[in-house]
Amino acid sequence: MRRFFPIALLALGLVLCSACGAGRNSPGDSSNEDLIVVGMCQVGAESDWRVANSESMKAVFTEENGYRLLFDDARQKQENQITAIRKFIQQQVDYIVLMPISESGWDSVLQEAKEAGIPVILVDRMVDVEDESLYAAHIGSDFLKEGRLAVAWMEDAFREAEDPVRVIHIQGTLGSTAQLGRTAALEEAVETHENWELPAQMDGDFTQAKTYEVMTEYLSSLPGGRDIDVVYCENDNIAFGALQALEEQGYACGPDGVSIITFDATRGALTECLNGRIALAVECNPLLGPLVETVIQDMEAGRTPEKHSFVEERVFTSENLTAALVESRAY
Ligand code: GYE
Repeated sequence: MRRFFPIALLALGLVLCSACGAGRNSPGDSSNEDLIVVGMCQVGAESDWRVANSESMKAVFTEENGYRLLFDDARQKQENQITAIRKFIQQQVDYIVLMPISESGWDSVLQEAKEAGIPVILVDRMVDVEDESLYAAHIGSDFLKEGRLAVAWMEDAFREAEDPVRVIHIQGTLGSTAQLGRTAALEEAVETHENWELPAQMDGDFTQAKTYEVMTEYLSSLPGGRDIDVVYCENDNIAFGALQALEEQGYACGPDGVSIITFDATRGALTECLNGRIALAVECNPLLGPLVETVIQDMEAGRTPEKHSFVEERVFTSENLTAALVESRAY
């Protein structure tokens, strides 16, 4: 009999614990009661940018800072992100942070989060939903603006060109906000510049391996090599794959050869930009953890956060880069 009470209490505790969630009101885990529970749905680890973005989140949402982070890596599949959101709803997390892989297909699952009373914060990319109240806030980059910065550089670099300017375009994950914005900027520029041509548009899925494959296949299909003026790469890892394929097939990349344009401007790309193999790197800042925390703290204090916040970004060429700047780059 003497052992009955502790065992019964333990069993009762387990029942209570399984019925409750991971959120702060959980009676099951007194040591973690005050932690804010954040369920995070990350796209994957497809690029250097993405890895830096995940690290930024993990550095902010620590127990020392008052958080319990439940981190899910969707391995670049939207269905995995949807499953993760449903799990976080079941666990009754306090906030869901979602980096949506693509813009469409979110209405129902975000409605489920809303009905469960869990605010959703969108990071990096956007969702295309009818009802804006399905998310509390969005923090990311203005991808159309980034694309237009690249176009402005091209206008300057090819101002005097009388011959056609031939641009090979390698896109990121189709349907993602980053792809849609960067692509729109290039396509609208090709429409308005009579001598700009777009002989090829390929899907590089934001990865070096996929880009190397599609670019090698494309270059091998060209009869005896062709003039390429620009390769517009929608992120750094695409640029690395394109560089590898181009150089293997005998194309020179740099001031006297093909101009590579890239987005993100991580340290690896800035290094190539400093040494001239990449002509232009448009910055896209992945260090969004502190901004997400500000949104959560605003909501904790009962304030309504800004619906959309965009980070400031700049462009790099070998002219404004220094070795010290590249060295000090945090990502
Ligand atoms: O440019 C790319 C990544 O959505 C801004 O996704 C992000 C993009 C970034 O994989 O490297």
